[in-house]
Amino acid sequence: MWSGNDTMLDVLVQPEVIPRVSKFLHERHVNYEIVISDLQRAIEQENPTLSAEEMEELEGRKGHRMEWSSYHRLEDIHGYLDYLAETFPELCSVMSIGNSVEGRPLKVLRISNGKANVPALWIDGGIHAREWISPAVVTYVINHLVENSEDLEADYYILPVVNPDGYEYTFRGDRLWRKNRSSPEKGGVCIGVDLNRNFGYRWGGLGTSKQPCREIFAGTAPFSEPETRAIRNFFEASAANFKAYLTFHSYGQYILYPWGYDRRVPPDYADLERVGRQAAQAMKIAGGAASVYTVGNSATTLYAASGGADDWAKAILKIKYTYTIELRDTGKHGFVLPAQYIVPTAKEALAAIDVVVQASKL
Ligand code: 0X9
Ligand code: ZN
Repeated sequence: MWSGNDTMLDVLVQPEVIPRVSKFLHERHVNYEIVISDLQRAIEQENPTLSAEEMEELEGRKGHRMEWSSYHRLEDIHGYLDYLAETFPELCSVMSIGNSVEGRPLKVLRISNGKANVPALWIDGGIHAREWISPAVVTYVINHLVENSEDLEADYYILPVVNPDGYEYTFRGDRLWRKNRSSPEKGGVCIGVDLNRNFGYRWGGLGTSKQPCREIFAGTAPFSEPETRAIRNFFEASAANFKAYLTFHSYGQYILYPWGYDRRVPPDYADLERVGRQAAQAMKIAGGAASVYTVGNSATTLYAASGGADDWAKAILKIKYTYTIELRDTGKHGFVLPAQYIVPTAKEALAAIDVVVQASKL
């Protein structure tokens, strides 16, 4: 299952069983449509990578290998963050807040122009390995903030890849991997925990599984994973005045606010709804007809899922403007969004971030 709510469902089906599945649906009068007829071909066309020469030229000219016409490996993303911290030390600093299961650093970039009394914003991406558009957009946002640093009205703490092991695995193993790369428990075979079910608020509730083989396996305990623990420890140690927590996923084009654990809403949901709608409006102005985002609370708009980063940030950290933003698209390409959509998707994300910053200042 790729995505879905009460009225629709996107599912991946092996070619051999298409006749059986279509018969099954037909008999139950369920309408269906084949959206991607050859997923392997879509994967092959998704990411036109730069040649070795182009890479070298880029690195020589810019000092890093990041650009936004293709999806980049973790090494390029981390290299870009290090480059920024080295090149703009007054503006950017990079810190590793911990290590992943396989020992990769979790690099957070702090961007601040030193302006006093501004709110702090947390932005993350890449909790789910296969949602490639998320780290691509988050790094584009970084680039924009650095290039417009005089105008910054907040201090930004940005973790572009929460799940670096999973992200790398989507390049080397399985393009559609979602979870982290945690080892199975004794006697088990299945790898990985869904990091967005592993946070410590309402852990193990609706929309989670105790079975390690499921895509929504919540782990063996709240914060059982080093990736989620690193985020918790970072916030416990930080004195910054966080007013917003934005976590970028794909796909579906939703601006979701808590709660995700069930269909209730927080006491100040009217503020979240209002700012969410303003953000959606700004995204439409930035991107036009393709940039329509639906606003609502997670469990009602999408589905109930407990142990998410957003619910934890809202309930435990008490960060007011907490949103999960599901980026493009609405299902035509799903997770396998061609790289040419990175820039338009990032531009609309920037418009949303701007709205949240303005709200955070009040
Ligand atoms: O299921 C998720 O974790 C998110 N959707 S995704 O397709 N990117 O996997 C939605 C999370 C919304 N927030 C909560 N349910 N807490
Ligand atoms: Zn996701």
